[in-house]
Amino acid sequence: MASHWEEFYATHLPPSDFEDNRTLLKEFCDRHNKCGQRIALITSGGTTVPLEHNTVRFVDNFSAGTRGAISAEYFLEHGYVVIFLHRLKSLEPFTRYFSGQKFMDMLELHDRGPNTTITVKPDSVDVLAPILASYKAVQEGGRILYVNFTTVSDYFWLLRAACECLAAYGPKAVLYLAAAVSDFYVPSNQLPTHKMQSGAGVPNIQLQLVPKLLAPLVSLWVPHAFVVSFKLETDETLLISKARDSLNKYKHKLVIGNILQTRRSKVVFVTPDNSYEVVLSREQMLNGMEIEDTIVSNVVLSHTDFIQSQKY
Ligand code: PAZ
Repeated sequence: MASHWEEFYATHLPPSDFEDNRTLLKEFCDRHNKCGQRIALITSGGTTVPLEHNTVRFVDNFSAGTRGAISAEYFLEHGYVVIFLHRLKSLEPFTRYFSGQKFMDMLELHDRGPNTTITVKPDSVDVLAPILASYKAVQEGGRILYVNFTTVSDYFWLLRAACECLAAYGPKAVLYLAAAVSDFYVPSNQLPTHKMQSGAGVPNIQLQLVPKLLAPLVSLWVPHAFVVSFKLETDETLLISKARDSLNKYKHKLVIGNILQTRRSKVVFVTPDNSYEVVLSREQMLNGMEIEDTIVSNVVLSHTDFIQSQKY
């Protein structure tokens, strides 16, 4: 009998641009693996669950992709190349600083008829210049690959394709699974084709459990990689026990737990042997420190130890 996750792939089509993304992933992974690079696959943002095939309505997730976008910048700083598997239109590394009106407000328009020019306001140059320099260096070195998903099914297909390409890296690959993936969905064969009509009365929507991909990911797809998953809870009393259950069940290396309201300033690292908190003080936050700086530094240290341990 096929397992739950195999059945999911057998009954859900890949996204329409799947083959293009698979080619890009393969080319990116092969190119950097030849140079002996460490690589991080970062998943970021929330998946959607469509309620119709021609989707007008869907169930969404709160995540803006902040954790993933910031972490990608720190992994790049540590010399990793990065696959950034993210929700379409969620935050991205580097551009995250300029969302909304912020970018427009940095610019000045000099309207001189046919010789109109646009410049960066002098007081914004100091902000923009270092970010732009890092962005350009990463782009010119081809060190980041952006791949996007929208639905939970897109995410499943792209995650497996990325893992197939990462397997060749063995312990040099980190999987940093920060995306907020739906736990519940409506299977494709139970979706109406067209927009649900209110005239038909109250809809009866039956959600099913999404298969847990960590199981095949850790045991079959990238068995030699350093896998880090995130766990979000709203009830503090459940966090550590749920993180530990996940480690015991899937046998990966690290779970980083966080609580919805405090996730910007506090996380807990849970390993098979211990657990410890990483906390930012109010003052550190006011000084612009980002918790992802410490999270990624700690993950990189553990990854280095892991690579060393695999040599003996
Ligand atoms: O995207 P964001 O910065 O708003 O939130 C990050 C997060 C809470 C989604 C992430 O840290 C996380 O916990 N991801 C896993 C969620 C889960 O338990 O499935």
